[in-house]
Amino acid sequence: KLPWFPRQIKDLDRCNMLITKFDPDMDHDHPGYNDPEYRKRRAVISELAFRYKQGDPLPVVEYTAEEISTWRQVYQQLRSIYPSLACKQFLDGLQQLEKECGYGEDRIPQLREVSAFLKERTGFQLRPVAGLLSARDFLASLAFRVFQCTQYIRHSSAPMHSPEPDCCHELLGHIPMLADKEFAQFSQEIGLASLGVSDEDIEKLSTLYWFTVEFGLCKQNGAVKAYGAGLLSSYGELVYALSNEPEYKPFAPEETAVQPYQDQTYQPVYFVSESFEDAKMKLRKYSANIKRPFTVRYDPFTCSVEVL
Ligand code: H2B
Ligand code: FE
Repeated sequence: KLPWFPRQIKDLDRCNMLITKFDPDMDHDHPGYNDPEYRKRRAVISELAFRYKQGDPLPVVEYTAEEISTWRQVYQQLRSIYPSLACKQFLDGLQQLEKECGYGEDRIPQLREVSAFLKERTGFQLRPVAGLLSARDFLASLAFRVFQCTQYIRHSSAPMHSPEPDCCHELLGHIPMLADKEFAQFSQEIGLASLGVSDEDIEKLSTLYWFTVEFGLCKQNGAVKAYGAGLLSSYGELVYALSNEPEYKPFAPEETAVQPYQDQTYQPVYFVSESFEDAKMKLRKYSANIKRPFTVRYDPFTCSVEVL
């Protein structure tokens, strides 16, 4: 009665359990709920993700002028505050993406070109997903250096906030970090630690993911900087997180894993890592203590997980 988990990269075709929380068809508070055009557009883009099989070329979406205008607003506003608030790895990654991958305010980058870029840098690749995935399926993908990436954009009436992941969150928040080798490895290790563990342990790893990959802060040259994608894709929360309002705690997996978190508004508490190296070592120690009747190792030659 071990929970099923993917062994080969093509098994990720089965890791597609969506969570309907924040979905524009289900959630009355979603800014697109009363906009049939928006919901139709979302259905078209969702279909591309549902049809996708591992190894297919990534779908290309022709974004409309309205969608690009939303992107432009988000890009301009965030870009102006990154230099003072984002960590070095993020700024380096973003600069490379701007130089080599067509990042800029005038167009929404295509997943296909971004995936090729990442593959060369850190071996990460993207696959399209229709919305919020279950934590178990989302984390399992990371074990294969696959990042499940939404391709639609938030509603134009609320460019500064999205209750669900969208391409602004993925492309601006996550992608620059996934171009960093150390961070890529950190992400894969959370993924590997999640394979076949109990629901309680998934919940804890999911909380660790939340307070690191999504909302993490780290020290750099004596200052605190943001590396979490939830922060780096939200102007309001990025400014707030680095003001003196929220509480800071040192990243400590045992404690971080059980900290209650907020998915509706800003976090009351953030965890600060000494460095990615330090976060990775601590996470490794934590993962080694998760009860599992086997160990796993990733074989990059066959893109499969060996169970030992
Ligand atoms: N699904 C999608 N599509 N994107 C995410 O960033 C995401 C997810 N994050 N499912 C997961 C959940 C995260 O919040 C943790 C692992 O629960
Ligand atoms: Fe995210």
